[in-house]
Amino acid sequence: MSGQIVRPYGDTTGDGMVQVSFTLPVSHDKRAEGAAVQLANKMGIDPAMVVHAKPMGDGFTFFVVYGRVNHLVDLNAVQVVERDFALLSAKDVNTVIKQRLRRKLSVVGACIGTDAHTVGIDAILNVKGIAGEKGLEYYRELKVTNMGAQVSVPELVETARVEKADAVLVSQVVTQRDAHLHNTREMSAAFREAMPAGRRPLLIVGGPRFDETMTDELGVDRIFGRGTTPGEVASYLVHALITKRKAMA
Ligand code: B12
Repeated sequence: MSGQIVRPYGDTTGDGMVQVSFTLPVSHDKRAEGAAVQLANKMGIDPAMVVHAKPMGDGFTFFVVYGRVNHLVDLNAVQVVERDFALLSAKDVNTVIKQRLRRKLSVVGACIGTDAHTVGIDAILNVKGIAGEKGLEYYRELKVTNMGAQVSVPELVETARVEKADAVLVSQVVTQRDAHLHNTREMSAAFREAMPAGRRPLLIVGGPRFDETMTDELGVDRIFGRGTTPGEVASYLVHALITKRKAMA
């Protein structure tokens, strides 16, 4: 179908030009640049040109390579998680919780494992928020417990129990050796073991390098990625914990 097949745009429409960056474990010299071109060729970038190369300490070089690919993108075959809930204002979120839940909705958040990147979860939870939106602490009908960085899974489960959490929000930013996936699986398994189905809080993870389609594989209810705003999270909480549940009851 016309308009559904696209190719990358570099200098002129449809020229197939892309730019990639990577690091090779070789010192910077002509041979290293040749190695970068060889790798790019093997990735289907042909011709490929090194447009930037910078030594990264002893024995490593960072490259930016620009070149052409012949691959086409079929927009009809793209699979993404679309937002399937309405975006509500803070006022509407508070009203729905107050009228239909008739108590505050309890949210417990943390960075688990060894991850100390708290900026993302703080952006969602703290009043200061992000992108001009205030975080969940600003919502009158939400009770937020932010446990901060490097929280162990048992500590998280215990706090969720004490706070009678309706939702647990976990942040994972470090992806080295798939730490974000291992930690998330450990967390969801611990909740499944500690609490019977129906009594478990909604499990939400977020971070810049998650694949949002992996909810089932990771045992969580929802994954939020790059650029998430507090309003989206608050709207999802209302949808998943109140609107959808009442509709299904
Ligand atoms: C700031 C920073 C740090 C700070 C963190 C301070 C803090 N209190 O958070 C410090 C200096 C401590 C740090 C340390 C390290 N860092 Co660092 N850090 C960064 C940096 C520059 C920015 C991250 C950030 O704050 N982004 C801004 C926030 C707002 O964005 P975000 O996290 O994506 O969050 C948004 C969404 O993802 C989503 N979201 C995130 N979490 C959640 C959770 C929920 C529930 C929801 C709904 C949504 C959500 O919503 C947020 C708002 O939109 C990144 C590089 C980069 N430019 O991203 C590296 C980066 C993340 N760090 C990295 C590394 C390697 C480290 C160290 C290991 C370095 C070292 N060798 O010591 C240590 C690890 C420390 C540890 N134990 O975790 C790597 C990770 C690489 C990888 N593959 O995992 C990165 C990518 C840098 C790089 N290119 O190499 N780091």
